[in-house]
Amino acid sequence: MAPILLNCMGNERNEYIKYVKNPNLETMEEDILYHLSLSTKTHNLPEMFGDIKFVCVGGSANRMKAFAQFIHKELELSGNPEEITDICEGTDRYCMYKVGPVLSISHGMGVPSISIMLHELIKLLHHAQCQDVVLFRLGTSGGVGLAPGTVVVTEKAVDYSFQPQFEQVVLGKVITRSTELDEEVASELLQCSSELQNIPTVIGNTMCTHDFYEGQGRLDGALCSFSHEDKLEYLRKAYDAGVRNIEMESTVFAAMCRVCGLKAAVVCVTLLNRFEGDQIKSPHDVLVEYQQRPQILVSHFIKKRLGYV
Ligand code: R2B
Ligand code: URA
Repeated sequence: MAPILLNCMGNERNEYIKYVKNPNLETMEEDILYHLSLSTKTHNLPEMFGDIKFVCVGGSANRMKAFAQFIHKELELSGNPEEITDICEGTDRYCMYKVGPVLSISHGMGVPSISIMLHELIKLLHHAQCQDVVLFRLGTSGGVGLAPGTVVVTEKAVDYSFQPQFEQVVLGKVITRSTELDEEVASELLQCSSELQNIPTVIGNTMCTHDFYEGQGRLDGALCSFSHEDKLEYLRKAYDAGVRNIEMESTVFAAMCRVCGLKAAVVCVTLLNRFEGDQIKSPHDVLVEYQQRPQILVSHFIKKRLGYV
């Protein structure tokens, strides 16, 4: 019989959701999460991570450390937030901080980097027997017709052709996976934004590309094979398809979470309006403040879920 578990709200529930979808894992004596520098033999994963309810991922190691320190203060936990340690200090591929029920992890830039981290993170949640976990990607992006500093809560993560799908090559064949995100979490985030000041937020589609320059229609890369008019035409088509921002990880993040039965949301701030240019020209302090906006929004969500506010 399935174990009786308590969910995040303290309710009893019988079903046990298995986040991994790979029977091979059951026959392995040890699972080495190589890029996280953790293993089922050398670490007691249920003890270390069993109480995780919220996982926040983002590209930059410094930003995810800052988020961990911020949520530590917001949750008024004991100990010095300046002294939190990187659980993955045995590797410099990713960093990971645990703050109460919140895990903060960096994923680097682009689909291959985040997808390696997600495989190992989802296995970690499985080995630790975590349940009722919500994942957030907190990121930066280029805005499409939005004022810089606007936060976009992703409705659909779409590919270069504005389709809500992620294509993965497996054994030489293309597998297409849906990138639908959790509607309830997205609308709860939108509600949270209305309760906060100075976090302008919209809901819209997020386009995920495999490149920052030509792949996002930038004219300022080392290569450029199209005109200014071509760029604007593509951005207009994207806008008409509901795209409000462009970044580089959302489709694989959405697809992997969905297949594994994990609720997930993507919350990215826009650093510029791509109709107005390609270079990110805002001063450093302005960019730092923009990047705090998804953190403040998600922290409010977490505090509400935990009954703090
Ligand atoms: C947003 O910002 C990074 C590129 O500058 C990339 O990781 C992304 O998705
Ligand atoms: N990240 C992106 O991927 N694109 C931008 O334009 C800005 C940040």
